[in-house]
Amino acid sequence: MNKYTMIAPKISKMPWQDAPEGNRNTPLWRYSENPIIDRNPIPGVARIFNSAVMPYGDAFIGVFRGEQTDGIPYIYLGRSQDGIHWDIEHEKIPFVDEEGKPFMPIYAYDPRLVKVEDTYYIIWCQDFWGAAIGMAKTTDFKTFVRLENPFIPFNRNAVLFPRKINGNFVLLSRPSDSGHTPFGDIFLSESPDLVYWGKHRHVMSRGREWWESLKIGGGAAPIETSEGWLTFYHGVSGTCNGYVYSIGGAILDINEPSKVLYRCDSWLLTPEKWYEERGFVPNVVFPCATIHDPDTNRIAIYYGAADSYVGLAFGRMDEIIDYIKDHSQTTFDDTDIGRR
Ligand code: BMA
Repeated sequence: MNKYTMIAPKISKMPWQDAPEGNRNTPLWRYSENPIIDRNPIPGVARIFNSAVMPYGDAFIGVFRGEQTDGIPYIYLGRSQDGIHWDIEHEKIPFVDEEGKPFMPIYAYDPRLVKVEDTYYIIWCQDFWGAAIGMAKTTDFKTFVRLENPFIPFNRNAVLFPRKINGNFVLLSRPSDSGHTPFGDIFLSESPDLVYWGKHRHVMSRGREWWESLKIGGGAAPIETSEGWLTFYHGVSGTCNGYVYSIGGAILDINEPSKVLYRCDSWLLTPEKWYEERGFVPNVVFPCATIHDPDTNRIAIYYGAADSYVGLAFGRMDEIIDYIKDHSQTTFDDTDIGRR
């Protein structure tokens, strides 16, 4: 019997592996065959990481951050039968404008992929005279039409909620600056049409426990549950030897998601394995997507590891929610509506 309810489409072939024996200290565990995408996965691309996947038909589809051999990131499409082994297309996603003319970003990274109603949206970071959020839509994964950039620079780590709330699209984002930002909090904005954005609200700030004291940013699209929106995000600690990126968890109010109901004071996953601690940027676990099944309440989290690989972690929703509740510490800044 599931303790809590997940509201999401059923998954016929949920990627899954049972938890290993022994103390894990958190409700998540890693896939034993990680990383699921190794270096040099396709010609001209040295590393794939920070990527988002979702169910599509009776299989899976994804948008992948591919770091080309000249160091410039782009987004590539990939498909999988089992959610674990991925065929990545060798050409970049060919974005077009509303007239169908090629309209490629100068660079594109950290894509998220979210279905709202009958349309799939890709949201990423790109240049707009500074780091900013790019967005495109597709219904068939053949034609990818770019939308107006939702915000002026500087902003990153944007992700849509998987349904409209009170009639509007809702987007989490993290305003900051253009570089390797040493600060940043999560905000939320609404739009009736994905063109005009407003009703901006503060969701939560960095600076609580040490593991997330430098900056935080949205990760996977929030999961609708009976307890609220279950949200996996990244939190960053500044050490004497550089940044450390961990995965955190929070639960947001279902109708007013700028209100944080529960926020876990401990990380859910932090770099521990060789593919997380060693790579192009060491000590990074960076969540961008989940696949989650409402029948079994199983959740698979896809995360970038050390800016070099894709990793997969598993957890049971009930255990994750209980862990977040048991370790929850919120401040007024978290729980209020976020308007000043
Ligand atoms: C952030 C983003 C991520 C990256 C992380 C660690 O600023 O650029 O893409 O994974 O840094 O390098």
